[in-house]
Amino acid sequence: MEKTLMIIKPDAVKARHIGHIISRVEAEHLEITGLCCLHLTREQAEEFYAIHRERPFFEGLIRYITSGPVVVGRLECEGAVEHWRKVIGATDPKKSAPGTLRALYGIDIERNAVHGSDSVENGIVESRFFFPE
Ligand code: IDP
Ligand code: MG
Repeated sequence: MEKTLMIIKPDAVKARHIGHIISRVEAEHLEITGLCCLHLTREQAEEFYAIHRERPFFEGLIRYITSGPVVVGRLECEGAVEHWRKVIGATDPKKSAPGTLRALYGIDIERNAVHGSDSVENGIVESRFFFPE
């Protein structure tokens, strides 16, 4: 089954939105096949976001994503990647459609509450990163 990776980011964990976000996952009929709470090390964060290494926001992103615990989940359903991206909304919460998780819980373009894989291929790679088979 198609897989995508969810991360409930530190801002959303601190603001006690874990329950709301997981409820939404289930309401959207995404099956949770892996779930854990952890505090990413700088090394893990830099590897996970390696594709953004040259971007001006990289250092801020690494500091933010390692600033507190996160909840990581492997979500599965047909078309999981596209479906979850639709549920979370655009990167910038100000530009996310109403009712999307980033519109509801995101603070700004960096602290945008949740992660979702951006392609089927990355859904597999990112799922393996946290849930090696
Ligand atoms: P995505 O999470 O919607 O796929 P990406 O472009 O892959 O967006 O960026 C990864 C993460 O980096 C974003 O979710 C956000 O936390 C952060 N980010 C992206 N663009 C910016 C920016 O312009 N300023 C600050 N942080 C950013
Ligand atoms: Mg991305």
